Amino acid sequence: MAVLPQRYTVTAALPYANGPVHIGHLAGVYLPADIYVRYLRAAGRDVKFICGSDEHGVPITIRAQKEGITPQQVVDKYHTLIRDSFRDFNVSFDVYSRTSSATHAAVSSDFFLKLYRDGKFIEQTTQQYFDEQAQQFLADRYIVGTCPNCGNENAYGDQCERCGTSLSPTELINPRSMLSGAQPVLRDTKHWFLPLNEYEPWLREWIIEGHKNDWKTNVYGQCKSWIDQGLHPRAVTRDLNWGVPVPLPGAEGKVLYVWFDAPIGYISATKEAFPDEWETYWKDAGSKLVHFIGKDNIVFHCIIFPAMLKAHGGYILPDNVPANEFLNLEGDKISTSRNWAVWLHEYLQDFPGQADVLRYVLCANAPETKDNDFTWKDFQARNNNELVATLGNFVNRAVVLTHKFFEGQVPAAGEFLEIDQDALRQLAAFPAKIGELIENYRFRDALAEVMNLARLGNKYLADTQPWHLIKTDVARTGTVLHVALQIAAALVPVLGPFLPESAEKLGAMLGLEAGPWATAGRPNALVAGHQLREPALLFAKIEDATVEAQVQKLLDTKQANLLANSLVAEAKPEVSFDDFQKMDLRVGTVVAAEKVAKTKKLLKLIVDVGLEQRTIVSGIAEHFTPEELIGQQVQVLLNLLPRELKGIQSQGMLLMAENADGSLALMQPGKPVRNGSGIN
Ligand code: B3M
Ligand code: ZN
Repeated sequence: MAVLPQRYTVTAALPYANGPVHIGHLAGVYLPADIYVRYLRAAGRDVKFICGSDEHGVPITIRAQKEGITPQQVVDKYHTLIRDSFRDFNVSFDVYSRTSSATHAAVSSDFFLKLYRDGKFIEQTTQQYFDEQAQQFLADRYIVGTCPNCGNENAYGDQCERCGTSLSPTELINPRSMLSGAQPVLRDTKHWFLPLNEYEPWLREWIIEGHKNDWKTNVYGQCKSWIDQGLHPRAVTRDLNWGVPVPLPGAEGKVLYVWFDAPIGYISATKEAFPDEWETYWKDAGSKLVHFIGKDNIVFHCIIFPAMLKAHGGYILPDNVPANEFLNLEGDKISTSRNWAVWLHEYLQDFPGQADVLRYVLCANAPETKDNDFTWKDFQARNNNELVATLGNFVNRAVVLTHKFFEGQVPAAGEFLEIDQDALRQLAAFPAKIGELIENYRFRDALAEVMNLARLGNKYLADTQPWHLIKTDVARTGTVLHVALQIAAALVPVLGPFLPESAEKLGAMLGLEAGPWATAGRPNALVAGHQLREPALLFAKIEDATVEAQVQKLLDTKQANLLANSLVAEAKPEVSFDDFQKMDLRVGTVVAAEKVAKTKKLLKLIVDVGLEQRTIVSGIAEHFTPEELIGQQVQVLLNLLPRELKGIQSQGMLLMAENADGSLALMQPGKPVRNGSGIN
């Protein structure tokens, strides 16, 4: 058996404090990390679980500009929101800090200075765009211009979002500053670079040779392809007024690059929370460092940060980086800017007290080896068929029957038959199996085993039928419920890492503490005579209407995005005022409306236009019912040449506004006006 590490340092990616967190964050990073840590704690290991908000970098300043507030206000707002979401989902960090803290400024400056003094950096002067009006250098994201590849006039300095090409700012045609709109000029600027190329032989040996078999294939593959493409010096400083200042004379207006300071944030958060012990967790060879991240962060955690740690010296390196793929939402990539997400804080408003249901669904469907899709239908099905019908149902039957037949006291076991011994044997094997899967970062499979334990319970009850047995053999019924309750008891510790609230609820119902992992699955967790508490339902069925409302919310988002992004039709050629004056535009009121027989699109309307009542045939039947039109004021073009439609003379035309999605809106006066009023 392998020697256990003396202690564990577990980190979860520091989320940017530029927006709330959503199901993709939880499924990809924070939930697996929390399951891992909760398991380690239950197994009696020494572990620190470290996280905090990433509060520097351009993502924050862009958000500030968008919301019209300062970067500090942005990070204060989102740090609080994110921290509370994690708390509400029971993500059990030992510390949740932030990179705007004073400790972090000190730790990251010291780290930089050590590398600087040890001659680990190279200095390079390059040309960078400068906004003369705003008097500052421009980050790539702050420059827009025409994409040389597809002609998109709003491509960013680092990427064209229309054609996906990655760009450098000097490739943009007609670059403009997003700060002032001015045309930026190139200026010399000095920066410090970490020469990653010098670490290539070491990285090859450490990752390509050393972690071939224990890192996930997606992680290993990305690292290998990066290294194989050749590593280059990376700038670790930026010209920006938001971040940790570069601690060197003559470096005014320069800050540490966010991807330099953020991973050091793991260290500073540990130091801040555990000022006396932090070094053992980062420097002692007996400590096992594990980084939980999403796949877009792999190179930073597997190549750049380890190279920084190596350059610094004295630090341990990550033992594993179990990065996940992405979670999509209803078939579409989750996106903060498009508001295509299920936000954690909103979920809890709509599903109060049901954090565990989302934890369950996200783990059961976690994007461990490939991108996965979250759908509300699947959410409902997993809740109703698995949590309610399998897990909840088993526990409920065992507890309710014990109350019904034995006054809620664990009955004494008589002689165990083969079926009982078999159930107890199987039961005893679960905790070790589940623990091993968790230690190998296979959280989906581990959770599936937890459910198999509940299935074992259901099958045992179905095979033994205590509800019939009670009529003929009370003692045997007691033995059966005794065994069933041991299965229920075994669920408490193994559910703990995945569904902590439900595990606690179940434990309370059974009058049982979760206890250490090593004792989980023992056949006598509940002794004869032990009093159970009142049965309570662990999970509730989710109705169709509830998930339909969530789907509708997403459809509304799609609609809003479509409208916001649709192209506006090009301008028509000019007309003279005289031409305009020829049109007799009036306000009228629809007094009658009906569908034109045998057509799909046509409505026959009678419109009071002041002078008279006009018959107008309009192709709007797919957009409006006759009832909703009657009584509405509308705009009418009165002097359009009459024409016959399906045998009806149409004497005019209703004016409509057409939305990007083809839906129509009536053009109505802002307040009621007399029919026949002219429009000009
Ligand atoms: N804030 C990127 C992200 O949220 C970044 C992670 C930092 S971990 C040191 O995807
Ligand atoms: Zn393009």
